[in-house]
Amino acid sequence: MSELNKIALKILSNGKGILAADESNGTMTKRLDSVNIPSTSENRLLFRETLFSSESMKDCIGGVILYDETINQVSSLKKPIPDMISETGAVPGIKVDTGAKVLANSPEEKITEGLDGLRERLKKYYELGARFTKWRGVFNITKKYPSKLSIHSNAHALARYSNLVQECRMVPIIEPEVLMDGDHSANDCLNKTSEVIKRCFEELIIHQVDLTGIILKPNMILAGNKSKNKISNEEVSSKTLECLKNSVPSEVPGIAFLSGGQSEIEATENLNLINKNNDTNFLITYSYGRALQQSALKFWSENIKNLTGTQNIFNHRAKMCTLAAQGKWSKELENR
Ligand code: 5MM
Repeated sequence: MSELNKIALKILSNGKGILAADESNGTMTKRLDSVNIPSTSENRLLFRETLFSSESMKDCIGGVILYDETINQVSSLKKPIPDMISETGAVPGIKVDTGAKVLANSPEEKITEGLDGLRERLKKYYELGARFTKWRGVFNITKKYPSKLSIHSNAHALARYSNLVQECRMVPIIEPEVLMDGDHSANDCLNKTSEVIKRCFEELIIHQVDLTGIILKPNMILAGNKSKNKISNEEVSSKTLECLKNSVPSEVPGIAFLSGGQSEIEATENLNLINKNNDTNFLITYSYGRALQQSALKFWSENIKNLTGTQNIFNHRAKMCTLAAQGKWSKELENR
């Protein structure tokens, strides 16, 4: 087993999942504004440090994706944040893209940037303790989009990123996110997501990326959030598994879904059914941002001094997601 494959399995095995705490300062400011908390560097650290010192880190969280600001911060007990995460048994990771920018010649679409100077940044993150990384490409579904141009250029960037990351002995998370915004059907989502993922793997193979040392972070297959034809959780599970089976090579060790704007319960219930019905060899788990943090953030904003209460809420969510990653979640356990 290669060193990279071992890292991927450590992050994803035994129902463990990933805490995506890599909101850039812009996104974190939106999240904090929505609960009326000033977005200072101290507040961003306090909320995140509260999660990273929660009891569920040990049993549920296999990896934490950090943002550049956080990986360079020191906790209130004067411990570097990556060390604090490693001590719980979780692997520290880092978002290394520099964001999605307007795609030249298709201005309604985005291309993710960050390749310039990446090799040097990766070395610095490795020294700080990171052992995996994340890069997110975003795609919109409309009648015209995603265009071939956006699919090809984002897949190419994801493959170049992956090679640089593996060269630096870290596991790349490949996140092609087909957004749920719009009135498209679940079948449109299935077709477009399959096309995007297939194209990503074509590029990864051309670039000779070691597929046993990556993690794929895709969206689940859902109808658009403005669609009148929503599908059942069972259908989400079967269409999502169909997508993985038709587009992901079998060497890939695991899939960690993003929540993409689903509620905490929806994201948990869908993950649970996907695992119950999992007839693939992939480990299937979560890499959630909002679906792990939303309730904890709301509680914290209303009870700013109650860090234990905030941790209790996060612990419950992490435990429910970890049960779902093993197909063992139920409504009764959720409400107990
Ligand atoms: C945590 O949110 C990340 C957003 O980063 P930006 O600030 O650069 O937009 C995002 O990439 C996240 O890791 C995934 O989308 C998963 O988060 P959700 O909330 O969709 O589970």
